[in-house]
Amino acid sequence: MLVHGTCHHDCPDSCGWVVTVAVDMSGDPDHPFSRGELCPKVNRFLDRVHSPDRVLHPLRRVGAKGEGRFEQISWDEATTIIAERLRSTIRDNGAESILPFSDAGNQGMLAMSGISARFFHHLGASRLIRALCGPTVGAGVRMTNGSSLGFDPLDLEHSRLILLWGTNTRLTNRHLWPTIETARERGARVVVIDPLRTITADSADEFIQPRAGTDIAMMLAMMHVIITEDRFDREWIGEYTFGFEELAEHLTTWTPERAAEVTGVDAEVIRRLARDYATTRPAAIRTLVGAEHHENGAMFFRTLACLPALTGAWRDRGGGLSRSVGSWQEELIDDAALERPDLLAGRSPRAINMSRLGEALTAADPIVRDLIVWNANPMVTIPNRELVREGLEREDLFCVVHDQFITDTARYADIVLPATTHIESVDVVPAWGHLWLGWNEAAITPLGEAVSNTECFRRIAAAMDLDEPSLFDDDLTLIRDALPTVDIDALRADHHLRVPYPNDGRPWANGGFPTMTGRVEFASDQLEQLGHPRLPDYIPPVEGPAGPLAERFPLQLLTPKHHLRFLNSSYTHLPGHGDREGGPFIEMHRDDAAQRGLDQDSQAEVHNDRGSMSLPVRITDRVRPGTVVIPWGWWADQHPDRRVANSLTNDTLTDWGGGVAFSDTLVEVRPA
Ligand SMILES: Nc1nc2c(c(=O)[nH]1)N[C@H]1C(S)=C(S)[C@@H](COP(=O)(O)OP(=O)(O)OC[C@H]3O[C@@H](n4cnc5c(=O)[nH]c(N)nc54)[C@H](O)[C@@H]3O)O[C@H]1N2
Ligand SMILES: Nc1nc2c(c(=O)[nH]1)N[C@H]1C(S)=C(S)[C@@H](COP(=O)(O)OP(=O)(O)OC[C@H]3O[C@@H](n4cnc5c(=O)[nH]c(N)nc54)[C@H](O)[C@@H]3O)O[C@H]1N2
Ligand code: SF4
Ligand SMILES: [Mo]
Repeated sequence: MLVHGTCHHDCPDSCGWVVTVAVDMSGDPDHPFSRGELCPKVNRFLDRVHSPDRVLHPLRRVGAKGEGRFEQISWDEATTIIAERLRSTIRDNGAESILPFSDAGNQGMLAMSGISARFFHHLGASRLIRALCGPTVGAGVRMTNGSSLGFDPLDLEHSRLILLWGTNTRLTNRHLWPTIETARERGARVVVIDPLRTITADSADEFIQPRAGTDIAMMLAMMHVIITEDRFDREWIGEYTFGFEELAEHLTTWTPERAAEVTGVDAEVIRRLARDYATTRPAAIRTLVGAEHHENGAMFFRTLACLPALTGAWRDRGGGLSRSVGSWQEELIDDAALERPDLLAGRSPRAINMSRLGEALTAADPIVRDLIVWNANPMVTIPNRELVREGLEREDLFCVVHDQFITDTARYADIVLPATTHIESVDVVPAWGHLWLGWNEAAITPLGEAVSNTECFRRIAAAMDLDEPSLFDDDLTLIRDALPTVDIDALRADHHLRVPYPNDGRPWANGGFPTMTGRVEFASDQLEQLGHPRLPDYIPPVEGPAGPLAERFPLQLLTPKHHLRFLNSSYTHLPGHGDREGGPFIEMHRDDAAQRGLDQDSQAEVHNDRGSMSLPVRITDRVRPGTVVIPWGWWADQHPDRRVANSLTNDTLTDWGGGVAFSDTLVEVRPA
C-alpha cells in the first residue's frame, strides 16, 4: 500500500513523500516542488522511525538530572504524576508558574499547535514567544512594506540577477536550486552575499564576503550609489513610497568608502553591485533566516526591503524580495479556531521569550516551577545554553519532555513521554519555501505507546479532569476547523493544494502596501515611536568587533547549519548521520590559528564569559581572519566536555521582532 505524506521538518522545502507501508519511503514524483527527491537527512527516515533508540514508552527519571537514567512506567502513571503536579502548581504558585516550551521539531499544523495551545490557554499558563526562527525577518520587512509577503521563489526562474543574501540555498533549501540553475541557463547572474564561503557561494557567479552583521552598511551604500547616480525608479517611488527625500538626505554620508570600512568589502565592489542591481531586470533578492540572528537583525530586513522599492524591482515577475512564503499559507489558517485564545477568558499571562529560557528558569518571578517541552531540544538549540542547563538542574523544577529520543533536553526530564514520528499521525503541513499546503496521512500505526502531540495533551487534560470540550477534539475536527475555506477531502485525495497567490506573480507591482501611509516607508513614524531610528541605519552590535568585549574576545563566532545530514539538532545521533559527518570542529583562518599557536587538528579551547569548549581545529579559507565557525547541531555526547556550540552564543534579543543574536558572539581561542 502507498501512503502520501509531507515532510514535517522545519525546512523550507516541505517535500512530498510516499511510504510503501513498512517497506520503503521515497520522494513523491508528483510533488510540484520536490519532484521526487527527498534529502540526505530524510532519505533514511525509516531508520529513524525504527531506531533501537526510539522512546516507545513513558519513562520516569531514576538518576540525577542530566544523567539519562529512566525506568518505564505506564501512561496512566505518567499522566497522573503530571496532573497532580500541575494542579498543585496552579494551587500554590498560580498557572503562570507553568511554562510550555516548543519549537518546530515537527512543523505540522497540529504538531505545532491546536490542543497544546488550547490546553495552556485554558490553564492560564505563561505564554511562550516562539520567535527563534523567522519572525524577526517578517517584523523587519513589515516596518518597510507593512506586510511580510514576498514573491514566490519559483519565480526566480524569471530573474536576470539573483542576490542570495544571507541564505545557503544549496544546503538549506536544496529543492530551490534547480530553479536557480534554470534562471542561469536563461542568462541570470547569481551573487552570494555571506560572511562564510558556503557551498552555495562556491556555485555562484560572484561571492561577496562582508563581515558578519555589517551588511546594513553595504545596503545603505548601495542606495547611496543608486540615488547619487540617478539610477532609481522615479515614477514607482512617486506612486508607491513615502520618505524618499528624507532617505536621500540621510544617505549622503553613506559612501561606498564608508561602507567598505565597516564591511571589509571593497568600495568598488559595492558600487558595481549597486549599478548591476539597479540596471538589471528582473532583479531578485532571495533571503531566508540566517541573517536575522544579529542584534540588528530586524533592521537588516527593514533595510533590505528598501532596495527593491528604490529601483522599482517589484514591477517585474521575478523581481523584488523573496523570503519565506509562510505568510501566504497562513492566510488559509484560522488561528483563533485552532488555538482558541478565548480560553484565556480575559486573563493575560506573562510572555516569556524562548531564546531567554536560561534566564526564565533561573531568574523569573513568579518562578517557573513546571516546564513542558515538546517539538524542541533547547539544550542544543537555545543560546547561552549553560544557563539553560543550570535551570534544568534545579531540583525544584518539574520537567516533562515529549520526544522520540532521549535528547540532551530529555536527559533532564522528570517524565519523558514517547512521541510519534510524522509517518505515524495525520497532519497538514504549511510550507514556508513554496506555495503548496501538504497533506500528511498516517502511514503506520504508532510504534509502542507513542502518541502524537495532540493526543499527548488530550491525555494530560483528561488526567487533570478538565471538562473544556475543545481540549478533546479529534485531529480531523481540528483540521477542518482550522482550514475553513479548504476542501479537506480534496486536499486529502490530491496530497497537496496550491495556496492563493497573484496570477501574474507580481504581488506588489501596483502598490497596495498596508502601512500607515499606504506606501513603502523609507521613513517610518511607527519605528520612531517605538524608539528605533526612523530611517534605515547601521548600528554596530554591542557584542561585535567595535564593542566593549572585543578586546578580551577578538574573534567573531558563527554557528551555522553546515552538515548535509543534519536537520537542526535532529539526526546527529543516528547512524549514517553524525558518524558520517565526522564530528564537531572549529574552523579558523590560518592567520588567526598561527597567531595562537594552533594548526590543523590542534585541540583548541574556545571561550567567552558564557562558557568554554574544546574542539579540534580545521584551517579554512572559507572565512576572513577574525571570524571562526563551529557548525551547529551536535549533541553534548559528541563533545568530550559535554558542551555544545550554543554554550558560547549570545542570547541578546534582536532590535525588534523577538529574535536572538546567536551570530553576534565574540570568543577567544587558545591551545587546549
Ligand atoms: N547556534 C545556533 N543555534 C540555533 C540555530 C543556529 O543556526 N545556530 N538555528 C536555530 C533555528 S533557525 C531553529 S529553527 C532552531 C531549531 O530548534 P528545534 O526546533 O528545537 O530543533 P529540531 O532539531 O528541529 O527539533 C527538536 C526536537 O523535536 C523532536 N520532534 C520531531 N517531531 C516531533 C513530534 O512530532 N513530536 C514531538 N513531541 N517532538 C518531535 C525531535 O526529535 C527533536 O528532538 O534552532 C535554532 N538554534
Ligand atoms: N541541511 C540543513 N538544512 C536546513 C536546516 C539544517 O539544519 N540543515 N535547518 C532549516 C532551518 S530551521 C532553517 S531556519 C533554514 C535556514 O536557512 P538559511 O537562512 O538559508 O540558513 P542559515 O544557515 O541559517 O543562514 C544562511 C547564511 O546566513 C549567513 N549569515 C549569518 N550572518 C550573516 C550576516 O550578517 N550577513 C549575511 N549576508 N549573511 C549572514 C550564514 O553564514 C549562512 O551561510 O534552513 C533549513 N534547512
Ligand atoms: S528535511 Fe527538507 S529537504 Fe529534507 S525531505 Fe524534509 S522538507 Fe525535504
Ligand atoms: Mo529555523
